[in-house]
Amino acid sequence: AFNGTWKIDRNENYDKFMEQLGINMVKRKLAEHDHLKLIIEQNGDKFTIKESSTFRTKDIEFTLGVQFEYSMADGTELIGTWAMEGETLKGTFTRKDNGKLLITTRSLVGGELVQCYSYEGVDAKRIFKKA
Ligand code: MYR
Repeated sequence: AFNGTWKIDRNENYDKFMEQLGINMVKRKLAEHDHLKLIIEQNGDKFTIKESSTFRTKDIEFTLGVQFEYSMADGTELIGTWAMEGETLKGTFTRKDNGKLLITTRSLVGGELVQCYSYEGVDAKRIFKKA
């Protein structure tokens, strides 16, 4: 159900969230308009994601429940896992530099892909439309 090509449509509180992560204003302004596109392919427990934005293109592979590493567009490294909770994908990641938790979820709401983020008490959303 997550399969397909998803293009960013809008953000909610994303600037505050990035500020909490310690990302500077110039990068935050650029990241608000990063034209993020995710091509998601799920085969059973295995996911392949092709991420592309104004910052970079990146191929990501993970298996549900299996730990992997991911570096954010600003270079911050995370380690963690994705798991399925009902119809929602829940990601539990830890920042390698400070050990703090970043929680993210992906769910389908009214035909849109909604990705929620939470870090140190600040929540944000990025909402994608199917291309
Ligand atoms: C994936 O499934 O796409 C890979 C794992 C994603 C982990 C959570 C990503 C958090 C990104 C925060 C962006 C901060 C702004 C640079």
